[in-house]
Amino acid sequence: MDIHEFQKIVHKTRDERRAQTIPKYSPAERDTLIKKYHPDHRENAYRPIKFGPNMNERTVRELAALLEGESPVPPDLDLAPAYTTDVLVVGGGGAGCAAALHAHAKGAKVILATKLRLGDSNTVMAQGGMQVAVTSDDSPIQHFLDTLKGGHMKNDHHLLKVMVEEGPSIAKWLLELGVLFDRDADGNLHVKKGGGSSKPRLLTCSDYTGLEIMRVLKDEVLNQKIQLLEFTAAVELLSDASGACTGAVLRDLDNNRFVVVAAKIVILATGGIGRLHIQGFPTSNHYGATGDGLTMAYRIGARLTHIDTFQYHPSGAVYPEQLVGALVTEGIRSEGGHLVNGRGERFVNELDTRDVVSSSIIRECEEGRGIRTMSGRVGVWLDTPLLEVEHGPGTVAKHFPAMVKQYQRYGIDISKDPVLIYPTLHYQNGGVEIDTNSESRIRHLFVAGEVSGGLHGRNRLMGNSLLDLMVFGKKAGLTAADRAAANQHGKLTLGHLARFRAEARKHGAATDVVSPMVLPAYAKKE
Ligand code: MEZ
Repeated sequence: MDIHEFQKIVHKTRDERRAQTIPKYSPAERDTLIKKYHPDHRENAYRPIKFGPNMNERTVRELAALLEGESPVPPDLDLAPAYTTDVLVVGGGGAGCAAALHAHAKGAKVILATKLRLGDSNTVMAQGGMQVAVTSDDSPIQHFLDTLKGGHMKNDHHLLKVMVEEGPSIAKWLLELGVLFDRDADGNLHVKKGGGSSKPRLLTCSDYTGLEIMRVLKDEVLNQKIQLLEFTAAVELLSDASGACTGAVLRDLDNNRFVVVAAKIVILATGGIGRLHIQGFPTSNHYGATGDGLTMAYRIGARLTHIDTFQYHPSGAVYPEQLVGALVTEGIRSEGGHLVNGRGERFVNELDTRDVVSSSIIRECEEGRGIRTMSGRVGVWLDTPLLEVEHGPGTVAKHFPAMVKQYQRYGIDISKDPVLIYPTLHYQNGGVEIDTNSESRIRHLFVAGEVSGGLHGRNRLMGNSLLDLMVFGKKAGLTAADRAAANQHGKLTLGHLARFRAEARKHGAATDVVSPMVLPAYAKKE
């Protein structure tokens, strides 16, 4: 049947559904649902890591292979540095830019290296907002409690305390830099409610919040004349005899040459891993999200945490085929959009946490209540026209202009027709273990943003990633500048890599996987 035929049921059942209240699941029901349907619980997708700091801990097979992978750097590489700097920031997204700006403001000489263009990152993909407790009936404590609950109580309390407390000062900094957050009729900051939150606390720029924040950060990096190395991917860290980080080997992607950078401090801000397409999932992530920082940090000896848990955002596009995996912001559910199965029924409280909502969508589809596209994909409806009914004509265009454009290109008017969605790989809940200054266990190696782990526990709340990367990008930048001022450059060696290679041989690791991946596997196909 044509997809438009299937859509009719959404229009037909709308009035009946509007009268319904869908209660949230009890804690026991949530637990059972997640264990049965969430991709984190598919045992055969996981295996133990053979060696290294997280030896015998389990993670998804795709990541385990990269962590145990072979470095592209030859043992005899000439380590004469092409650049020498106080602070090398690796990554040109929100965390990298924030780190670079704060380190620069404290007087450090900074180089920012990024494998694509400045700003190409998951930051721009965060559509629906940044959580900050700014209203009079909200507080950082409430934000802390919501996040802890959403993360199944597995969040690092120290990191979480820092994030929620720093939130208001981050919002102030971004406003001063020129971010145009939405405001209400009185000119106050407008806040929206996200899934799993007890209060409206999302600061938004329509449905392109991350893009707007990135616009301003990019401008500021350029204004401050921070030295940039674009299309230059970090592929290995450097260490001295004590094991401290002393720089990095980069690969100039235009000329296919290694570039050595001597740095007193390295800040990894390389983002997420969606382009690994774990368990075959499509992804909402940008093209460069290949987990490079995890691999480099692991090889130099940093511990990773929570690497057995990933976020599958409930609403990734399923139709049309060109949009598969693309994010359909949670903001639509925040404004009342219903999730509807093939029988025209609601089946979950749409504002429950993402792991619960995704699990329930997977349940509907696995139990035959999904809608199948002509190319064989399956999904459920997100009733976008309902927003026009609830809040008045023009609501969708006014609040979700980016989403409207995304679908308009394919002849779909989301204010008139519902969209088909299914969970998409969106975020790595874990990453490199850090302390409250964003410092890893390896001296002089800092890690900020999605590549770090622990803060979000086993499930991140909407809007907490933008705040995370701003707060810990700042912490990394400020502390790195202090450390750089107090330290000399260390010797540049590949000692850690020699040790890692010896371990890999001892454990019979495959030698045909080269990591970091740098670009998705399909980018390299003929
Ligand atoms: O924090 C996010 O992941 C986010 C804001 C996504 C969205 O649905 O818009």
